[in-house]
Amino acid sequence: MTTFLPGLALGAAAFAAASTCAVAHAVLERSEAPESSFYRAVIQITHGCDGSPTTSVTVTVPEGAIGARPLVKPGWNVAIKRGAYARTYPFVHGSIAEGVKEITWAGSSVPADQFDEFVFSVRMSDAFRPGDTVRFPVIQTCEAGQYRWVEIPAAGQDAHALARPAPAVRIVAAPSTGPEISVLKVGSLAIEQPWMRAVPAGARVAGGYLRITNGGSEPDRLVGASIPQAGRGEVHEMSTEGGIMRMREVEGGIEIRPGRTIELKPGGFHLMFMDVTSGPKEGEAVRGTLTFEKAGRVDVTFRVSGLGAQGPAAEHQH
Ligand SMILES: [Cu+2]
Repeated sequence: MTTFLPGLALGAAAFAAASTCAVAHAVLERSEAPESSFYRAVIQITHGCDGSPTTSVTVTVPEGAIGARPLVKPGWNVAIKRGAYARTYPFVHGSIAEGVKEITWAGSSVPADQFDEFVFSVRMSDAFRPGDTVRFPVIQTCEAGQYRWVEIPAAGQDAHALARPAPAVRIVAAPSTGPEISVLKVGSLAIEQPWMRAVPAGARVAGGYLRITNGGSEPDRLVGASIPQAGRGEVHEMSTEGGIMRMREVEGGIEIRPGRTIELKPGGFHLMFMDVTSGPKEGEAVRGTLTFEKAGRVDVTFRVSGLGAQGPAAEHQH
């Protein structure tokens, strides 16, 4: 029996080695990125291809990772492929609909026994939520041979089970350093900081708030809004009549005159979502649509804050 043990132990060790991806040699230096933030992607190439020096590295930038820009890398040529995104994303001081889809570094060489880093900056858009994994497939080409680090695990499959996993980064909740200021520009309208309050279980209505500035020369009107979690959305106004807070739908929507800023906030103008099926919870991001008379439909993301003390729950009891 004892003579059998060494072989068994060796077998177990070999199995353990094969079942981890410690052998992966195209990895991202940082495995986490805060949501809706810039990420400095550092692809580390830690080995050549079975002893052959690495001569080029190509990374695919996935949908939702926007505004990618490679860092200058002395001695290497950078080739960039651009293309249209699947949708328009809010980006810095406006929006972005196309950008870098693929980056290739070539023209130099990494000896097989050395390692090197290939760096680019990218913004993780609101397409990604905390808990999501974003994968950047990498093709490593060597003087002899090629490794394609492009495998993506199937649902429920462990990436470690893959022979050539695509380098991955996990999206984590942004550190809470106060509300994030985000401005979405659509034509001459600037839409700032759409937010909602968390809706208690069982509640059927939810309020939505934001600020809209018209930088153009023509008036526009906010006439409607929708979120997938609600049956319908209306534009409302709160007012005090005889000491009683009332609200009503704003006929024809809210006019935003040129040069003016309209603020939708608790106690004033607000969006009202009715027939809510599943209440937005604190910390979530709710994707919705605003409808303007002229600017048309605009996709926005409402950040969901906690059940506030200002009483929007009372405000929304019809
Ligand atoms: Cu209302």
